[in-house]
Amino acid sequence: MYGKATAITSPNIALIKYWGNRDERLMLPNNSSISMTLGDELTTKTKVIFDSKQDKDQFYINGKLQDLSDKETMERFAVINKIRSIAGTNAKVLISSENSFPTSAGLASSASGIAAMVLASTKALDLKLDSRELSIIAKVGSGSACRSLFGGFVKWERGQKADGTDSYARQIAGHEHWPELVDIVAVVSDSKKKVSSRAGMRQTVKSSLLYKARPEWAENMCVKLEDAILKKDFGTLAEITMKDSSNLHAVMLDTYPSLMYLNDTSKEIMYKIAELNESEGKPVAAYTFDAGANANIITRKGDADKVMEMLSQVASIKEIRKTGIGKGPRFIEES
Ligand code: 2P0
Repeated sequence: MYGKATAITSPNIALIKYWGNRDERLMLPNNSSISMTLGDELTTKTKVIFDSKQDKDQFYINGKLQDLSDKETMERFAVINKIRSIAGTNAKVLISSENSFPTSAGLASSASGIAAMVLASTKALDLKLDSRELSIIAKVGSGSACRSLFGGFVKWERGQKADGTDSYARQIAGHEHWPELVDIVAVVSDSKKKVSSRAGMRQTVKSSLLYKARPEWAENMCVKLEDAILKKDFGTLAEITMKDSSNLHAVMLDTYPSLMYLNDTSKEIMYKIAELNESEGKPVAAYTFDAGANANIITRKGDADKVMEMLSQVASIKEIRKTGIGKGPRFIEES
């Protein structure tokens, strides 16, 4: 048996974040989340080759061979075993994944990486799965990966059922819905985070008192944000995005032992955006931070120069990347 495929995906930035599960095995979240898939300036390209003549699995990220006995890598690789079992094959796989942005620095490299792995693997094995089935497989490798299976704005539904069949990602609106939106990524740190998201959120659910209020609040915010996206109401989107980012980092700090992903540069960016919004008399930009110090700043094309100018005053930013809303995954032919 031989089959190969190459998929290109982009990371997504959550405006309402996923942080904590009600079922760890099935990866069923405590609240729904909403994200925006990023454009072609940030991509992951993953090539997958299944070959029954090979005697071992091999997995490379940015040219570096991964240790498949490492616990975290094994958790991600579970998606391959799941896909092999659906296809009824035990052919070994060679996976080579390349990111055009820093890995494991809070830029959701696992989301685009796992999404590309799932898409390329199912195509290589000629499996015909619908997007709901793909998203249920992808989230086992990395929760946020299910949102990178689509372009535009995406909601990962919390769902209600114990078997998880109603917890999947769906597109709210395609990339063409709101082309004025821009995402500016300010790379503040390119070092690997000390505590993985998976371990960190587990600890938050177990120990944070403040977290108890988060799921219901975030669920309500998802309803409001979806409506704001459909109406292209930037002010509401900006307010919800910044509040959710702060709520996430508050429950992180309230975790025991405490999780602190933001650094002084992240905080400086928050203050600068608040100043900019105040001087404009309305929100023209919104910051959001994942499990890392890097900032994503959402703004509109007409205000992007002001935001870039403001960021240029923050000396400790290492790199700035500007992107828009992405079209979502695609396949390419490779020799
Ligand atoms: C999110 N994050 O909604 C939230 C915001 C991080 C903060 O989903 O592979 O997708 O464990 O790092 O499980 C990150 O968690 O990824 C995440 P891993 P996972 O985007």
